[in-house]
Amino acid sequence: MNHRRSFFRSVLGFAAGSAALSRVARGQQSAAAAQPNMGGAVRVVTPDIDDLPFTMDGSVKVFHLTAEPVKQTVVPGRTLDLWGFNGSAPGPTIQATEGDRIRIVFDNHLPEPTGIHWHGLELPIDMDGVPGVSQNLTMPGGRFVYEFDLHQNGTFFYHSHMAMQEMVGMLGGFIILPKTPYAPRADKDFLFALQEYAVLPNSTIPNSMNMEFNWLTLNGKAGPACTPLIVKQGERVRIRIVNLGMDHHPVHLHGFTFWETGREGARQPEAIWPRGNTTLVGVAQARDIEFVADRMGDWMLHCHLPHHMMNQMSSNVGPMTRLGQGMRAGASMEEAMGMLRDGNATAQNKGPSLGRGLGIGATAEMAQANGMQGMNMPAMPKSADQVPLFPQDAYMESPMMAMDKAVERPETYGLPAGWSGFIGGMMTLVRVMPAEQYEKILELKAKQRAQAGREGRIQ
Ligand SMILES: [Cu+2]
Repeated sequence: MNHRRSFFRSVLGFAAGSAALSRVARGQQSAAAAQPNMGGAVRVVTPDIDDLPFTMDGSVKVFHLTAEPVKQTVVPGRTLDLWGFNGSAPGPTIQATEGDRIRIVFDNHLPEPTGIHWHGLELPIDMDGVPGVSQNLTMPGGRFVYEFDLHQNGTFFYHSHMAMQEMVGMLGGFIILPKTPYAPRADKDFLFALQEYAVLPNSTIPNSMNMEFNWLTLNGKAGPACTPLIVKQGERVRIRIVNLGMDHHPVHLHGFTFWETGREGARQPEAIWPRGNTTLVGVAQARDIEFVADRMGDWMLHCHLPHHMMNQMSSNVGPMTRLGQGMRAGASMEEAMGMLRDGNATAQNKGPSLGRGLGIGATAEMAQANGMQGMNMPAMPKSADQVPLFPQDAYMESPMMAMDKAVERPETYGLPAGWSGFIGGMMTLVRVMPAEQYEKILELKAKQRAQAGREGRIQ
């Protein structure tokens, strides 16, 4: 799968790289000029996720989509075993234009049957991708060819129509650009897919039955590993957000009052665009927001649920959080899920209680500080464990927990030292900058691509 992904990346990377370089050379601002077949609209960028490439068969755009187990690195050092498409979860973004006929050759490389649903598309019933109802299951090793016309435009997505498969990553963006660009035109157009996983300590596999989540991702990355959005001062920015998880996410933008211009299924008439700074992206929904980035700064864009701004949350209980011990072999699923039937959650023989308040036993959780035991912080008082709730943000989010170097890339150029210690979960930055800094970052990106090309490794 990695081989295939790097092949796609090299094809795409080369094309995108040379287009970007020539745009810079010509001083052009619009990506549309370098992207044929996109109806003149600015191509949508999905930070940290590739586009799905296509070839033409006559007038049909042909995509190849493969469901498969993937290794998704959510932050440096934490790689989850998920199910996704073509090497990532979420899968690569499909982009096409209103009026296109598309063919998606779908291969199932998962160990269980599946079927792919095109969420929100108006298409013939036998293309709707509901196994057992509108089509046969696509078995492991099997293939199904979807083909249909696109007469809508807007923000859509594709996903497995098997509920538990959705919960381990099987989602991807599906953008249908309008024949005529929306007015007013956007200079930048971004897409984020919201996903959530419950991964118990010492595991890399999400527990799809859990109801509380400790990895919250934007395009498969948790903050601070999400690539910031780079915007030139004065540009009009569109951000599209899709959600396929168990929770609704109130997504908040700092510094700007946006218009909500679209939702799943369609762009909305301008007369009813609500203004605001927070939009609730419900499960199975999409929201498009637009604003004019007229104020410089590194502005936060994030889900505002407090636990969704954190990484790897779990209660500090049970043997798994203590060095040298782990979950005992043969422990029951209930214990693994933190649903205790007897005793208390901090007893030595219990697994971690990931779900605070989950199950009857959780009420017996012992009063204690939330400190990470064994962590030696220079400034931490010796009596930390005796102070109720200490430390909450004091040490979980701080420059001491920063990983600036590990998440460094051209788009983080110029951020203040320690910035990464204050960003987790579904959090990223919209960086509105003067033209010189913007050009500098493009230059760094071109250098990075050239370096990767020389080393036979494409970013
Ligand atoms: Cu959230």
